[in-house]
Amino acid sequence: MATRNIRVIGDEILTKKCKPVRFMTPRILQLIDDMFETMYGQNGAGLAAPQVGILKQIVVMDVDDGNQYVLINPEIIEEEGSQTGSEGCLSVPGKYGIVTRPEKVKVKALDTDMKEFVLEGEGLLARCICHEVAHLRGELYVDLVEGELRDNSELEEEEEGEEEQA
Ligand code: GNR
Ligand code: NI
Repeated sequence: MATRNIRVIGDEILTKKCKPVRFMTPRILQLIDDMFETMYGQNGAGLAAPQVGILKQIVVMDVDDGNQYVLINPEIIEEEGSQTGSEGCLSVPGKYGIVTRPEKVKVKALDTDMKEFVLEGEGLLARCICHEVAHLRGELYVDLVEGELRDNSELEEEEEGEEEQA
Protein backbone atom coordinates (compact mmCIF):
# COMPACT_ATOMS: atom_id res chain seq x y z
CA MET A 1 0.00 0.00 0.00
CA ALA A 2 1.03 3.56 -0.58
CA THR A 3 -0.50 6.96 -0.24
CA ARG A 4 -0.95 9.04 -3.36
CA ASN A 5 -0.87 12.77 -3.91
CA ILE A 6 -4.23 14.50 -3.77
CA ARG A 7 -5.01 16.86 -6.64
CA VAL A 8 -6.42 20.19 -5.54
CA ILE A 9 -8.89 22.63 -7.07
CA GLY A 10 -7.37 24.39 -10.06
CA ASP A 11 -6.00 21.08 -11.37
CA GLU A 12 -7.75 20.44 -14.68
CA ILE A 13 -8.04 16.72 -14.01
CA LEU A 14 -10.74 17.41 -11.37
CA THR A 15 -12.99 18.90 -14.11
CA LYS A 16 -12.82 15.91 -16.46
CA LYS A 17 -15.31 13.05 -16.91
CA CYS A 18 -14.10 9.67 -15.71
CA LYS A 19 -14.23 6.53 -17.83
CA PRO A 20 -16.06 3.37 -16.72
CA VAL A 21 -13.97 0.41 -15.56
CA ARG A 22 -14.42 -2.46 -18.04
CA PHE A 23 -12.64 -5.22 -16.13
CA MET A 24 -10.79 -5.61 -12.85
CA THR A 25 -7.00 -5.76 -12.88
CA PRO A 26 -4.29 -6.08 -10.21
CA ARG A 27 -3.37 -2.44 -10.89
CA ILE A 28 -6.91 -1.28 -10.15
CA LEU A 29 -7.00 -3.36 -6.95
CA GLN A 30 -3.74 -1.67 -5.95
CA LEU A 31 -5.25 1.72 -6.78
CA ILE A 32 -8.27 0.97 -4.54
CA ASP A 33 -5.96 -0.03 -1.66
CA ASP A 34 -3.97 3.16 -2.13
CA MET A 35 -7.16 5.23 -2.25
CA PHE A 36 -8.24 3.85 1.16
CA GLU A 37 -4.80 4.54 2.63
CA THR A 38 -4.78 8.06 1.18
CA MET A 39 -8.32 8.75 2.44
CA TYR A 40 -7.59 7.49 5.98
CA GLY A 41 -4.31 9.41 6.04
CA GLN A 42 -6.24 12.65 5.47
CA ASN A 43 -9.20 11.73 7.72
CA GLY A 44 -11.53 11.78 4.73
CA ALA A 45 -14.95 10.14 4.53
CA GLY A 46 -14.60 9.31 0.86
CA LEU A 47 -12.27 9.60 -2.11
CA ALA A 48 -12.80 9.47 -5.87
CA ALA A 49 -10.11 8.26 -8.30
CA PRO A 50 -9.72 11.63 -10.10
CA GLN A 51 -8.59 13.11 -6.76
CA VAL A 52 -5.47 10.97 -7.08
CA GLY A 53 -5.14 11.74 -10.79
CA ILE A 54 -6.87 8.69 -12.27
CA LEU A 55 -9.79 9.31 -14.63
CA LYS A 56 -11.68 6.11 -13.82
CA GLN A 57 -15.11 5.71 -12.21
CA ILE A 58 -13.91 4.42 -8.83
CA VAL A 59 -14.96 5.63 -5.38
CA VAL A 60 -14.01 4.51 -1.88
CA MET A 61 -15.93 5.57 1.23
CA ASP A 62 -15.87 5.12 5.00
CA VAL A 63 -18.24 7.48 6.74
CA ASP A 64 -17.64 5.88 10.15
CA ASP A 65 -20.72 3.65 10.03
CA GLY A 66 -18.41 0.64 10.40
CA ASN A 67 -18.43 -0.10 6.69
CA GLN A 68 -15.94 0.34 3.88
CA TYR A 69 -17.48 0.80 0.46
CA VAL A 70 -15.96 0.49 -3.00
CA LEU A 71 -18.17 1.75 -5.82
CA ILE A 72 -17.14 1.06 -9.40
CA ASN A 73 -19.12 2.72 -12.21
CA PRO A 74 -21.70 4.06 -9.70
CA GLU A 75 -25.08 5.35 -10.89
CA ILE A 76 -27.59 7.03 -8.60
CA ILE A 77 -30.94 5.38 -9.38
CA GLU A 78 -33.19 6.96 -6.72
CA GLU A 79 -33.17 10.08 -4.58
CA GLU A 80 -35.52 11.01 -1.78
CA GLY A 81 -35.98 14.02 0.48
CA SER A 82 -33.36 16.65 1.14
CA GLN A 83 -30.74 17.66 3.70
CA THR A 84 -28.87 20.93 4.02
CA GLY A 85 -25.54 20.87 5.79
CA SER A 86 -21.82 21.32 5.87
CA GLU A 87 -19.58 19.70 3.29
CA GLY A 88 -15.84 19.67 2.65
CA CYS A 89 -13.48 18.12 0.11
CA LEU A 90 -9.89 16.90 0.34
CA SER A 91 -9.34 18.62 -3.03
CA VAL A 92 -10.45 21.96 -1.56
CA PRO A 93 -8.24 22.02 1.54
CA GLY A 94 -9.14 24.18 4.51
CA LYS A 95 -12.63 25.07 3.26
CA TYR A 96 -16.22 24.06 3.86
CA GLY A 97 -19.63 25.16 2.65
CA ILE A 98 -23.34 24.53 3.04
CA VAL A 99 -24.81 22.25 0.38
CA THR A 100 -28.29 20.76 -0.10
CA ARG A 101 -28.33 17.09 -1.06
CA PRO A 102 -30.95 14.30 -1.10
CA GLU A 103 -31.54 12.79 2.38
CA LYS A 104 -31.58 9.27 0.89
CA VAL A 105 -30.09 7.83 -2.26
CA LYS A 106 -29.96 4.43 -3.91
CA VAL A 107 -26.82 3.83 -5.95
CA LYS A 108 -26.14 0.95 -8.31
CA ALA A 109 -22.47 0.01 -8.69
CA LEU A 110 -20.02 -2.82 -9.23
CA ASP A 111 -17.87 -4.28 -6.45
CA THR A 112 -14.23 -5.37 -6.79
CA ASP A 113 -15.44 -8.66 -8.34
CA MET A 114 -17.31 -6.55 -10.94
CA LYS A 115 -20.59 -7.83 -9.48
CA GLU A 116 -23.50 -5.42 -9.43
CA PHE A 117 -24.99 -4.33 -6.10
CA VAL A 118 -27.32 -1.63 -4.86
CA LEU A 119 -26.46 0.48 -1.83
CA GLU A 120 -28.96 2.62 0.02
CA GLY A 121 -27.57 5.48 2.01
CA GLU A 122 -29.06 8.20 4.14
CA GLY A 123 -27.68 11.19 5.99
CA LEU A 124 -23.91 11.54 5.70
CA LEU A 125 -23.61 8.39 3.57
CA ALA A 126 -26.12 9.80 1.05
CA ARG A 127 -24.25 13.12 1.06
CA CYS A 128 -20.94 11.37 0.51
CA ILE A 129 -22.30 9.21 -2.34
CA CYS A 130 -23.57 12.36 -4.13
CA HIS A 131 -20.26 14.20 -3.54
CA GLU A 132 -18.17 11.29 -4.88
CA VAL A 133 -20.38 10.58 -7.91
CA ALA A 134 -20.10 14.29 -8.77
CA HIS A 135 -16.27 14.00 -8.74
CA LEU A 136 -16.57 11.29 -11.43
CA ARG A 137 -18.46 13.79 -13.61
CA GLY A 138 -15.80 16.44 -13.02
CA GLU A 139 -17.94 18.44 -10.60
CA LEU A 140 -16.94 19.90 -7.23
CA TYR A 141 -19.21 20.83 -4.32
CA VAL A 142 -17.96 24.43 -4.46
CA ASP A 143 -20.36 25.07 -7.35
CA LEU A 144 -23.32 24.01 -5.18
CA VAL A 145 -22.46 26.00 -2.06
CA GLU A 146 -25.23 28.15 -0.64
CA GLY A 147 -23.74 31.44 0.50
CA GLU A 148 -19.99 31.70 0.98
CA LEU A 149 -17.32 29.06 0.81
CA ARG A 150 -15.80 29.42 4.27
CA ASP A 151 -12.45 28.80 5.95
CA ASN A 152 -12.09 25.95 8.45
CA SER A 153 -10.03 28.32 10.61
CA GLU A 154 -13.15 30.52 11.07
CA LEU A 155 -15.01 27.42 12.27
CA GLU A 156 -12.26 26.62 14.78
CA GLU A 157 -12.26 30.21 16.05
CA GLU A 158 -16.04 30.06 16.50
CA GLU A 159 -15.76 26.77 18.38
CA GLU A 160 -13.02 28.24 20.59
CA GLY A 161 -15.26 31.23 21.25
CA GLU A 162 -18.08 28.92 22.29
CA GLU A 163 -15.73 27.09 24.64
CA GLU A 164 -14.63 30.38 26.21
CA GLN A 165 -18.27 31.31 26.79
CA ALA A 166 -19.07 27.90 28.32
O1 GNR B 1 -13.83 13.95 3.88
C1 GNR B 1 -14.84 14.33 3.31
N1 GNR B 1 -15.89 14.70 4.04
C2 GNR B 1 -17.12 14.99 3.49
C3 GNR B 1 -18.04 15.67 4.28
C4 GNR B 1 -19.28 15.97 3.78
C5 GNR B 1 -19.62 15.57 2.52
C6 GNR B 1 -18.71 14.90 1.71
C7 GNR B 1 -17.48 14.60 2.21
S1 GNR B 1 -16.36 13.74 1.22
C8 GNR B 1 -14.86 14.40 1.82
C9 GNR B 1 -13.66 13.73 1.19
C10 GNR B 1 -13.63 14.05 -0.28
O2 GNR B 1 -13.15 15.05 -0.75
N2 GNR B 1 -14.18 13.18 -1.09
O3 GNR B 1 -14.23 13.42 -2.40
NI1 NI C 1 -14.26 15.57 -2.58
